[in-house]
Amino acid sequence: MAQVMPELRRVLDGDTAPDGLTESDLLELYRRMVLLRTYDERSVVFHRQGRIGTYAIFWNHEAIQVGATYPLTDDDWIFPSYRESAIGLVRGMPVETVLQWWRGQPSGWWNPADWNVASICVPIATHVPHAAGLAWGKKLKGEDAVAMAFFGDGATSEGSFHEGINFAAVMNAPAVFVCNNNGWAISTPVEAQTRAETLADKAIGYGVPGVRVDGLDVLAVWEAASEAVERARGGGGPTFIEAVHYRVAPHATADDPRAYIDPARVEEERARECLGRYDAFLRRMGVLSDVVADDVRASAERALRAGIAAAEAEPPPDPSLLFEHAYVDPPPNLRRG
Ligand SMILES: Cc1ncc(C[n+]2csc(CCOP(=O)(O)OP(=O)(O)O)c2C)c(N)n1
Ligand SMILES: [Mg+2]
Repeated sequence: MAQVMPELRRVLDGDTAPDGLTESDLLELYRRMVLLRTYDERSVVFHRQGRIGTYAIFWNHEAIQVGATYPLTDDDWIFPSYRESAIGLVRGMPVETVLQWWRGQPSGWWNPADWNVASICVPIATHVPHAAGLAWGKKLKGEDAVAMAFFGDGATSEGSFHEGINFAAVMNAPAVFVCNNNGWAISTPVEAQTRAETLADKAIGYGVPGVRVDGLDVLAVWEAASEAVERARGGGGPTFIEAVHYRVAPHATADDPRAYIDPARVEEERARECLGRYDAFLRRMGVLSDVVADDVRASAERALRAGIAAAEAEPPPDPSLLFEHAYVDPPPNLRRG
């Protein structure tokens, strides 16, 4: 019978990188984490300045997003939720494309086939069956692409989660399900969400392996994802990865967590944030210096400055676009003279 190990897998506490990662891989993981961190921090500022709309903060989720996607090739598909809105950046998607999504500009809706990154999914878990279906379709076509879906702890209570993972398991589809367990679904704690001891335990019911990793350990996430991707590509079927951490920022810019979160716990968790931990590991290994770190940070900041400038240089869209694909026969109140 399938079993889930309740302990979290960790790598960063030790002094060796996993086999299969060169020094340049380790630095590339760092560069991607810094790019996402900078995107996120600048986005909160852009929101306060009224330059983007409501924004779902992903501060301290970078290790999950970067570690999980690193084993993918560009032919593999990523299915993000709103929490992974900027995940296309790891594939080279322009910063302004993602910023335009949060500005409500049509150019923010990229063509998924251009990047093999599906549209950002806001309804909870509805993209899980999409990922399962795409993975199954790739298998039927004899292509070896894998689909990776990201969703939260709260999503595992949704029917779509059940349907998607069950379908992928039954069809032996090459899918990887990455659950970002940040402990909260807005103001609902994970304890109020399920009686399962761990979210990975749910995998047992679908007959797929469930793996628990420290979600703040980019190398542990990478390791678990590499195994899952290899398994999927080799015909072994889907894997469920539960990346465990704690949400240390508001759910989104419209949320005030002081109403429901213990601020002392948040402070404690913030002190263990994932980029600082990885930075310290790389320095211990002699892979990262101040010069390289400053250069990586400066280049991410330049990318964000250029991204917001490019987004703001775009003319506002024609408001009629809102209705263009909504009705075959527009109702009389929308028809002009
Ligand atoms: C089907 C559906 N129901 C409710 C919502 C409202 N909603 C937006 S975010 C959210 C919480 C989801 O929490 P979780 O899955 O843990 O993801 P997280 O936001 O923590 O990354 C809810 C209920 C929604 N977007 N879609
Ligand atoms: Mg959550």
